[in-house]
Amino acid sequence: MLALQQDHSGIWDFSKLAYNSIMELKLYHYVHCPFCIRVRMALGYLQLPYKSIVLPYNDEETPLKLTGTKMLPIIEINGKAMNESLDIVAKLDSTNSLQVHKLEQDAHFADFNQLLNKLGNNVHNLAMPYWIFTPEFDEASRAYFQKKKEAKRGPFKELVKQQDLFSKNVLTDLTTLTSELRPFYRSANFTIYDILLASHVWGLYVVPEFQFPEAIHEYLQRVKDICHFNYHQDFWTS
Ligand SMILES: N[C@@H](CCC(=O)N[C@@H](CS)C(=O)NCC(=O)O)C(=O)O
Repeated sequence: MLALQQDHSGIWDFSKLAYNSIMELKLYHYVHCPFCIRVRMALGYLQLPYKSIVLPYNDEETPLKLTGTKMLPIIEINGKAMNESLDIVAKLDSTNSLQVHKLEQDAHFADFNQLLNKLGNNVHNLAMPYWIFTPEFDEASRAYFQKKKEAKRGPFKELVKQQDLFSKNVLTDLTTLTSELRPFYRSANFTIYDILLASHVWGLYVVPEFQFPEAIHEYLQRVKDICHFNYHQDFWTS
């Protein structure tokens, strides 16, 4: 399977571009990956045009060559590669409008991260058996992904049988979160927390049996609009 490539450059309001838009940006990512979605949302929010490269999940060579680790997202900024989603967002955000550096000092961040991990675990258990049948995967990358993930989580067939439990867990956390929306996460304004949260649950839209509570769906759509985010954009490269 070839990597999908697309230029995300034609949809922007260029009057709003920050000065660092003269950087040449190349993002290597997986469509389903929440950490990759973080960076895509940040790029959209910051209105930075970039070349998007969706790597097949079984491509070990490209990420190893770029950063020495088989882990995405990777961004190349003027030919220099870096990984770690939060470091990437901080680097891209030249005006510090998302205040990524403040996260570590925020007393609430550790608790939030714990919630995100718990939520992420249930989201992954629910969504992985479906992600592999989206156009991001072909037979070889699907088999690679499934083998790797089943080693940790058990057979996807068994995960699907426990759907009700995982959904219940996700819904419990999302219901708690609903009371934190003002209308963004604990804030009247959009912040980095919204990117962290929305990117972690976005992949659930691929699970037909799961339905977001209305308030969360509306929240996710608000984040989508602010970040010019289109989950499936890279699948249809013409
Ligand atoms: N801490 C990293 C985590 C990135 C990460 O876990 N990426 C996963 C995809 S969701 C990955 O590349 N996994 C490669 C593999 O397991 O083969 C970040 O924030 O960027």
